[in-house]
Amino acid sequence: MIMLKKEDIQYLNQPRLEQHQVEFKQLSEQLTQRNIEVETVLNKLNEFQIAIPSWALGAGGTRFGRYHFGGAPRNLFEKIEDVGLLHALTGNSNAISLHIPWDIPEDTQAVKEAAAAQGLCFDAVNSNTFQDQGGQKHSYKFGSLSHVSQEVRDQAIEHNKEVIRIGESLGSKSITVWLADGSNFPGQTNFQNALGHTQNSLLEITRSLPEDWKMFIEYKPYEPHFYSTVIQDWGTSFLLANACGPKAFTLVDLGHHLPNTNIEQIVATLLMHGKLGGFHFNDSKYGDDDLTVGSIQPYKLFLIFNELVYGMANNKNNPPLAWMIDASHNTKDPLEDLLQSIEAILEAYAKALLIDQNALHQAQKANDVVYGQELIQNAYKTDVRPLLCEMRQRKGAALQPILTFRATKQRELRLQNRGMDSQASGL
Ligand SMILES: [Mn+2]
Repeated sequence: MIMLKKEDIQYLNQPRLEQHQVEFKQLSEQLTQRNIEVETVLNKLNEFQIAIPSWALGAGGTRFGRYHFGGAPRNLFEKIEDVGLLHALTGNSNAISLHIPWDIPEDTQAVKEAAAAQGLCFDAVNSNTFQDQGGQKHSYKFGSLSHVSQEVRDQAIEHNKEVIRIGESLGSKSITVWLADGSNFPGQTNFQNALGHTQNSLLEITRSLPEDWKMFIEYKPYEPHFYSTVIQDWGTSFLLANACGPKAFTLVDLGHHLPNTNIEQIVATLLMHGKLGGFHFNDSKYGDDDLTVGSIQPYKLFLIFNELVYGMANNKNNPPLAWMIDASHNTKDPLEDLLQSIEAILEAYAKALLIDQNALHQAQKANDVVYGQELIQNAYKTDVRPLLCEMRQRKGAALQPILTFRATKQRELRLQNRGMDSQASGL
């Protein structure tokens, strides 16, 4: 097993340590003057854990092709090894989210032990009724949970139940359902029937959830279908989650919105109603681009975190959220890409934590539009990177994760062990 030693991380932190201490001291003094409790912010950043999906560790692709980078994880154990590396470098990714059937564990005990050895646990399990699997009786070509035929729906329901059983054996506590069901042409489906079937199918799945489990219902406006999607938006997901009862929640994937959608407002509404279950992070320019988090619209991400910070503090009826990166990597090393995403998420969160909520509330009450914007943007313009470095330094993670990844030759090690042509299961 490839494991990065704590001593190696410390050794590589050493030359950068003095400069970091100067920068952290400067920022701490500045924040203290602004009445911000630095230790409180550091604790919140430290606690923030982001799950890595098992399908994000290999080369991504487009419908036109895929470029392999070598050293991709060949099995679940190697995927755990890669998530373990991200966690060792950052201290902020202690969970792996499995996709069934791409990652069915053969030896549950061995898989659990491998994860525990890297300090990892199992986040939400993900079902897949958007592809046909070998030996499957009915095709999902015309839908799964929404299909016109009860037999097809039953098969899809049974798959979801199976995913829950697998998740249970690993210690997961939630299932994410993303439904690709939809239509390509007007006249192809009856919208009301499709939604009704979907609701009944989801209800049936909810009934098999263990007591302490949650179900997350993801939505997406288009793709793979281009005329209609059964669960097209947050409203439809919210409606279904309400119909399914207290264990069902809406999941927001940042890329699953039409351009310019005000996602932060969606987040606020869902939190207010106690129905926001989790988040899939990525970034995009045009659609579901699955780009590195924060690479295109970091300000938008920050505004979303502003609503999350307010919402998590003020809506105790909403349970703790599940955080996951859901991105693809077509031209970057996936592990470096994920390190950039983790950093961007924490940066946005840290900046949102710096917003003076009391002052903002006063500005809003006084209709002081200018001051409200100033408060938000002052927080956004603060360089919070010394805070992230300090948090990592304290827990023995890397001051500079990507530099450490490169200096310790992690990709080269994987190339040697796994070969140039290795491929990861997934899309
Ligand atoms: Mn997603």
